[in-house]
Amino acid sequence: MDVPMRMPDLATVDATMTLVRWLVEVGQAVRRGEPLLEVETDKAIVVVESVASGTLRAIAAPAGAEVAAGQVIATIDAEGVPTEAKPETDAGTAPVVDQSGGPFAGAAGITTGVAELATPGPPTAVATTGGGRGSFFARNRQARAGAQPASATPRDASDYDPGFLKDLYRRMVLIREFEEGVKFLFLEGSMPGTIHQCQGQEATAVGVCAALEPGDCLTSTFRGHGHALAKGIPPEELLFELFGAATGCCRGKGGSMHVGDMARGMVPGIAIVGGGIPLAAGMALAFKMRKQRQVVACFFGDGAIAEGAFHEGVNLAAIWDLPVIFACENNLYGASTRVDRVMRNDRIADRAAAYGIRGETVDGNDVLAVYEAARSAVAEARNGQGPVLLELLTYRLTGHSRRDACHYQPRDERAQWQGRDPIERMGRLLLERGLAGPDDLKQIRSQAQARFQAAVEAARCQPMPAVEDLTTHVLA
Ligand SMILES: Cc1ncc(C[n+]2csc(CCOP(=O)(O)OP(=O)(O)O)c2C)c(N)n1
Ligand SMILES: [Mg+2]
Repeated sequence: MDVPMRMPDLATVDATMTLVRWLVEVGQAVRRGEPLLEVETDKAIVVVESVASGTLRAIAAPAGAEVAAGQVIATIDAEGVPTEAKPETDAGTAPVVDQSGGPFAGAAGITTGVAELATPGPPTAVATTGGGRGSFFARNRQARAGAQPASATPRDASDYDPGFLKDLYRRMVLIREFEEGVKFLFLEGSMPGTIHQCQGQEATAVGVCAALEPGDCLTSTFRGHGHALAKGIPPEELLFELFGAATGCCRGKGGSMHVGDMARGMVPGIAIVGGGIPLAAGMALAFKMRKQRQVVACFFGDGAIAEGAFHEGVNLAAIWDLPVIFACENNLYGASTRVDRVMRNDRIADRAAAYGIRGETVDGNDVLAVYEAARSAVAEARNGQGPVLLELLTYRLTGHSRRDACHYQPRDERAQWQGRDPIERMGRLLLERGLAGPDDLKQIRSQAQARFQAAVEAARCQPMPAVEDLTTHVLA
């Protein structure tokens, strides 16, 4: 079967792009997701990946040609699928490139969880920075005395319900498969708008949300698909939203950058960097004033820490002991800018000291470490002990947005983080503890894929918002 390969819409302003070179020759095998060609847009030279596995049958646009979005540039014979088996990426079979190296390796103070099976022994104790709670106010000192985070308690995988552990894995796989599916919908030209994806960062969303109660809330960013799925928004409603359909979780008015659902406790994503931080403080203030024991998890990236909103929101939450978990997903880059170019502290968690709150740096690719750190922070926040700043070290295994080829990520750095893939790590834990077999993991993955594919079929025939709805649900 011949599959047309269309040019994805990669240009920012000028709709035409120049095809730089083909990376695969006619007659050669190519796999879905493998680099197929390079194209120059008005912003950068971008690698375009193949939408199908098979043999490259024909090239319709040669190197040097101007190409437009949607134009057929090649044909792939999907029946000529290469015979050698695709390297299995399921847990247990994936090569571990590095479990301990990388930019933050060996540095003291990173919380890891039980998923680090390679290093048996008691799990690393939680490192708390920030000069301790209540350094500045005696009343806080008293209230906070003895507030030891629960994650300091050594925990083993046997301390958890096996169903819970599998569920963490299942949720992360759902996010990964959703994101990979959306990526190809975009490459095929069927996804409108722009996308910011979170492949590689699944453990931060799942670990934090697993520590929340259903009535708790979260604020998110432009990179919110994972947060939404982790908070319980069904993938169907999320996908419909990405298609702009009236049945989407924001009735088609939000799109990828603003996904959410207040009924499920997720404030629609805020695309202004740092914009969710004061909002989270405000929501937490409302909870406190109403004496509701709800907490707010506030997700933001490393790019937000130099924003005024970070200082204002965190400081306010600190002085009023508001129930907020500030969950900074430090993926090392704000777009293409490395975090150490915009910060002189070693750790984002160190900034907690400036506000007199507890800060903690956590291995954000270890879902159990994230869960434990979040569980402690949630307990403290719910008990009136104020906010905690969690720095979750993670890595984005995809472009900043759909047009980004990630040239700024050094190859070895990327490879190291690929070796710390949160899903593969959790899969290994399940296998080694005998909680799942390879077939179970494959089934979890294929179930997620099937659910996504069914959602795509449904999404294609969802109703679009009516013109009369343009001004409904508008608050200001
Ligand atoms: C106040 C503001 N400045 C700039 C931008 C443009 N912008 C969008 S995303 C982004 C980088 C954000 O990086 P980070 O906070 O680390 O989040 P990540 O993309 O890594 O998830 C920038 C600069 C914006 N949306 N808002
Ligand atoms: Mg970042």
